[in-house]
Amino acid sequence: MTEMQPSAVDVDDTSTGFKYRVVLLGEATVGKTSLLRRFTENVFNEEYKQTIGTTFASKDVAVVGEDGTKRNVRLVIWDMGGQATYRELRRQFMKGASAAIIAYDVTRPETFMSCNNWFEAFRETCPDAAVIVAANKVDLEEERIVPVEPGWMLRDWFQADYYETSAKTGAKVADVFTKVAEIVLKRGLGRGSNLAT
Ligand SMILES: Nc1nc2c(ncn2[C@@H]2O[C@H](COP(=O)(O)OP(=O)(O)O)[C@@H](O)[C@H]2O)c(=O)[nH]1
Ligand SMILES: [Mg+2]
Repeated sequence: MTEMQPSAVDVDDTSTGFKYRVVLLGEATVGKTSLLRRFTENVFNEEYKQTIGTTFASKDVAVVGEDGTKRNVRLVIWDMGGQATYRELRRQFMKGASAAIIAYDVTRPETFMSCNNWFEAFRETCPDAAVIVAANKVDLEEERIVPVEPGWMLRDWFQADYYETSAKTGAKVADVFTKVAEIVLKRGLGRGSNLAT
């Protein structure tokens, strides 16, 4: 199995910041890989390529802390492929995460319906971690079936933040990840490790 400990990833010992493990959750083809690539590489691909195995990408986000100081937060964002259906692999994947982004596709109600399963599984493994809901593919206005209200319902239910995103246009994508960085830093979610260590 893939080594999935965050400590195994590139560590930049010249930075004075913190790094956090963030996991992307949600059904197949909702746009998890696309959100990650839009954020870290600013690219989008119409063509669907199934994510094989587990991958990650990292990116630094500058966040102004409560005390007014600017901090560099490194998000190490993990993207899981189809093997997410295996309970134990899913648990391994989520373990140690400071935050989850739970994504669904606004053109496919069934992907909205399954968000609760992802949430429950995540809460079981990471009871204190932050949750952000991403209602993705909002650029597909004509095909949109899940309106904003059910999204707000999830937000309230999960005590999460909610964003309407498009990996295609890039709408609100950076906002999602910036929010993640702000929350983990603010809450001092104990799982961050100093980049210098
Ligand atoms: N129109 C549109 N298509 C998207 C968006 N995000 C992803 N897609 C497309 O949806 C398909 C699945 O995306 P992918 O990121 O591989 O989904 P994943 O299985 O959740 O990782 C691909 O064909 C993408 O091009 C979006 O915001 N808008
Ligand atoms: Mg994928």
